[in-house]
Amino acid sequence: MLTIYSNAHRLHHATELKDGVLKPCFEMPSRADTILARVQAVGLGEVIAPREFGSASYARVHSERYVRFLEQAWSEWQALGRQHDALPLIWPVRDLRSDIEPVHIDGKLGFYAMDAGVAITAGTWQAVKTSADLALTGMAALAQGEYSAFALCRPPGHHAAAEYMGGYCYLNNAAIAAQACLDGGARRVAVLDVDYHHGNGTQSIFYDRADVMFTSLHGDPRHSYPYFLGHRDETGAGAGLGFNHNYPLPHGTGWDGYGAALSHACDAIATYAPDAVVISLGVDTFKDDPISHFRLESEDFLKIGQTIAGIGRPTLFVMEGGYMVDDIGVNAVNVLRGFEGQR
Ligand code: SP5
Ligand code: ZN
Repeated sequence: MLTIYSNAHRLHHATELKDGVLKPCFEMPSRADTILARVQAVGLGEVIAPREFGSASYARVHSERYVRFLEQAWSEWQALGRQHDALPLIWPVRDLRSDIEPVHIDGKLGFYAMDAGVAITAGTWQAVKTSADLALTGMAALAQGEYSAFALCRPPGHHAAAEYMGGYCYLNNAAIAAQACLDGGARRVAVLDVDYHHGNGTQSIFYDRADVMFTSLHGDPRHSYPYFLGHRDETGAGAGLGFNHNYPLPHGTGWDGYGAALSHACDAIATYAPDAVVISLGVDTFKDDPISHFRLESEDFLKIGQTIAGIGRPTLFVMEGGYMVDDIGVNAVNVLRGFEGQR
């Protein structure tokens, strides 16, 4: 399987609010380095650099003003003499107005963020746009006839919606790639999100559309981040009604419960008959993940890949979460090897 990778991810290493204290993000550069090392160790296939696509491709699913904000936030922050990571400190909840974009960077950060897990640093934009380019390059490879590809994205993307960042995510790499597939002439794309956390951004972007079916398996949002989306009754709106499927699963879910839900989800995706499938590949479902609550073993990730292969469609894997760095390479690549038939 083709892997698309860039060192640019290392330009982004930030802090987040953890248990009330600012600490280095769980989402750290060694994650991608470890996955790349495993891709090379098992001889998964060729590793190529991304092409540059540019903001117009990102603005197919994000608003132009949001993309501009991401591009300029660090320089606006720095212009005030600030040197630490740019973080939001106010959010427009319910009855506060969210229709007028603030001018001040502190207002803008709150306006465009859903949480305090999305610090912006000097290198963040370069890493973020390159991450989206990895997914777009992977989708371009599919368009040129590859049956599968792995975009080794970092930072991840699935919590980012049309106009907000959150949960370590800035641009929604999987959604950008899915949209590019449609823009290239496909009629239907399925996005399957197997990260521990609900893919609220991807759901939000495609919620009222029938040309992208979104399916997510995740920790029940009553107990797990992102808390405010990902319930079973969210089934789509308007033309998109019936094209959004959530599988919230309880704490402690192991392969029995997970595998059953995944098979059900993959059967529904096969029935939808998409031209391509985009997998939001998180491996924070692992038993030893430091921030999640499922109990998958490393071998179970092979079974995830095998089950996804059963859909029988060209597939782009887009890296999302997974925070047990020691095992992230084995677990992520196990999904890819399982897909390829355990070669
Ligand atoms: C892409 C992705 O997986 N994003 C996940 C974002 C989760 N952010 C909230 C994490 C809160 C975890 N708190 C655990 C504290 C352990 N001491
Ligand atoms: Zn996650």
